[in-house]
Parts: sequence; C-alpha cells; structure tokens
Amino acid sequence: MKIKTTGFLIVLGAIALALLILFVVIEVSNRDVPVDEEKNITTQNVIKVGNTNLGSIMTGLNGMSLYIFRADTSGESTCYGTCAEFWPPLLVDEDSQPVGDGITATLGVTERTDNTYQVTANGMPLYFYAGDSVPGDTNGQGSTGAGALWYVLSLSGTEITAIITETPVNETPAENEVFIINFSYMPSTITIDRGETIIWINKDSDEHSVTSDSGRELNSSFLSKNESYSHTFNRAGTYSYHCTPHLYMKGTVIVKSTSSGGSGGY
Ligand SMILES: [Cu+2]
Repeated sequence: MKIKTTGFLIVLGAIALALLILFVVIEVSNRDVPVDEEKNITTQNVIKVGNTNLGSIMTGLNGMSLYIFRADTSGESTCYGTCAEFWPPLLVDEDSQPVGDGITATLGVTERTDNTYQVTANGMPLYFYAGDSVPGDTNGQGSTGAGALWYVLSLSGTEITAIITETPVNETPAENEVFIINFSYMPSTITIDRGETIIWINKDSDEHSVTSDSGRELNSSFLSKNESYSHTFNRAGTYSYHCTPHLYMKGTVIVKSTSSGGSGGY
C-alpha cells in the first residue's frame, strides 16, 4: 500500500513538472508574439495637396512638390550622397505611419541606409527637389538628374509625366546669342572664334543659370526672365556648361583658335 502511494505521488509530481514546463513554454512563446505588436505605430501627417501647373500633386506640409525617382525600382531609395543633396528625402519618425489629407495613394515607409525613415507612395520613395524654391515650383519635373527620370505624383500616387513648356517665343537668337528657353539652351552648341563674346538671354519665367561643368569660366547668377549674362572667351577650347537648378540642361561652347587676331588670351 505504502509503495503504491509513493508511486502515485511520483506520477503526480511528474505530471505537475510537465505542466510547469508546458506553462513556461507557453508563457515564453506568448511573450514572443506580442512584442512586435506592442510597437506603437502612430500616424504622422506629412503630405498635403498642392496645386501646380501640373495639376493637383502631392507636396510636403511646407507645400513643396514631392517627386519619385524612376531608378528606385526595388521600392528602396537608390539616392544617396550628392543625389540626396539635390533630392532630399521626405522623412518620418521611426514607427510612424505617414498620412496626408486628401491623399489616396498607399503611403508607407522605407528605411534608409542611415537608419532614417523615408515616406513611400505606392511603394516609391518620395523626395523634395533643391531646385524648387517656393510652393508650386515643379522645376524637378522630367529631370534626369542622377541618371533617371523624376516625376511629381497625383494624389492617388501615379506619376505625372507631362512637361509644361512655356509659350513659344517668335524670335530666334542673333549671332553669338544663346536663348535659355523651355528649359534648354538654344542653340545647345555654339561655335565662335577666340576673343568673341556670347550673350545668354533667359526667355523662361523660371530662373536659370549658365555654369561651367568645370566650376570655372562660366558662372552666372540665377537669371530671371529677360535677364542676360555674357562672357568673352579668350582661350580656345570646348566649354561645357549646365543650369544649376536644372542639371539636365546642358550646353557647349566651342572656341576656335583660328581667329585673325591670334594674340588674345591671358
Ligand atoms: Cu535652368
């Protein structure tokens, strides 16, 4: 009888131990699951509707236009370094769900390599453009800066590919004149003799510059509509230049050394 009781107690003890282990296992696994759900995802209002000459588009709360970069095919940003200086990402706080009044695109977040969190619309990371200076500017539209196209987005998150061109000007540049018109230099390549002067005239209402790729020689300020910039070329050579707010605007001046004077230069 005594032996039977002892045996019964051992079995009872074993069952109790088994239940304890089971309880601990359940407790641990229960704890594992809710940890993620305990993250407090709070909504953060970061986007609003902006009205531009491209229609209603997504902008930051500061009213500045937002763009997607066609190179971001994986849903993650490929724009870092110099690219991100020209195209600053729209960021949110960690554990935030971005939202925006009037925005029907699916908004999300992608983590950048510097551990900041960039807002996405329909999976595409969003950026501002450093060449925009006031709300309504869409100077980055259609840019190929950093090697792929940049477009603003409709409120549903589809890219708008239209390029607004300014009204045509019914005049053509005179000799040694370059028009800055419809976001391009006309002519884009001009050939002169050494010692000659070229004058650039901005025909657009957007501001443009004439800036040497090398950082030397051509260095205009931002030219408003009808403002001009001139430069005399005293050395033969090929001078490539661009517009600082619109890096995709490119032009070339070819200066021949075969001019009559010959002894110019410095
Ligand atoms: Cu420009």
